[in-house]
Amino acid sequence: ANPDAPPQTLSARSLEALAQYIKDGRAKKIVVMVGAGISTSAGIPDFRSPETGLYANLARLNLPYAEAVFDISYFRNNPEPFYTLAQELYPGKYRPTITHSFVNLLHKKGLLLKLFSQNIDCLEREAGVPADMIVEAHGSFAKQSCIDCKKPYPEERMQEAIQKKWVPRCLDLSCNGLVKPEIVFFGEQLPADFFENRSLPSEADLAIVMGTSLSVHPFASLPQLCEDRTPRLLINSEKVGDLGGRPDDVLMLEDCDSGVRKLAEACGWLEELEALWAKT
Ligand code: CNA
Repeated sequence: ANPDAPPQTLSARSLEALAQYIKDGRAKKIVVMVGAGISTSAGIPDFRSPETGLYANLARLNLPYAEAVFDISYFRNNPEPFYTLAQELYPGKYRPTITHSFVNLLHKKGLLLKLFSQNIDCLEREAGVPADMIVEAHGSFAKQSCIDCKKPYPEERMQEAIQKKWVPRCLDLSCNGLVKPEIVFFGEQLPADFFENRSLPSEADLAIVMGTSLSVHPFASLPQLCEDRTPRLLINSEKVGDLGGRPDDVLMLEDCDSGVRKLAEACGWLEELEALWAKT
């Protein structure tokens, strides 16, 4: 597609035109795709932002390369760095952002087809989005199991292990394998839920991509599955993926929370959104 061609679905390539499209009732099946950037204002660092991102701050863990902390073959021999980090990321300490509440608002209005999240912080659920509306593409801290025999491991013991920074092992002593939260590491398969839902973007009438560098595959290819004429909105500090490359793409290169407030305002939903967020 020629990005400079006039839009085919929107009346213009602007936030106002996009809000009008929503207000006209033409966006009823919205697919939202998010990453760590929607949780940074909650206090959880993302991976790749220079200086503040986790990867920039992993020197203390003595890793051969930053991604090793989430690499399954590295974890097998060196589980400690992951458990050091897990203590910082473990759910329960953080409040959802207004961006999380915005997704919940779309759901309450019956407009959300699916939320695809790469995050493992569970803040989408905590904001009120029902579990069956979320594809946790990279898993989450909600369950844990042995990496060898796959036996589930009790949550209370995992919480204790994370607090006390010890490395949990399979309760089956004949196995004694390492236990880890069911978050997807590099080198592991994505959950079946991802593959079962991955074609949904092609059915969407609007895609909203927020807070992701779109650098991890296969998640990164989801926005490309939207039909050419389907408007795609990016709210992110930087341009990512192929967003901006189609005539009906709208870019808001800014902070997620401020971008979401502007979108809600343009749709006439800002008060409702603030009230919903205040309750979380
Ligand atoms: P990433 O690669 O760190 O990219 C984050 C993106 O968001 C970058 O493009 C940033 O510029 C942008 N960004 C950061 N803060 C903001 C903000 N306030 N407003 C707008 N844009 C912002 O993270 P991805 O999610 O794309 O990478 C995929 C990894 C990161 C997944 O496997 C996650 O599991 C993993 N991760 C998750 C969490 C979490 O659960 N909160 C935290 C850190 C990493």
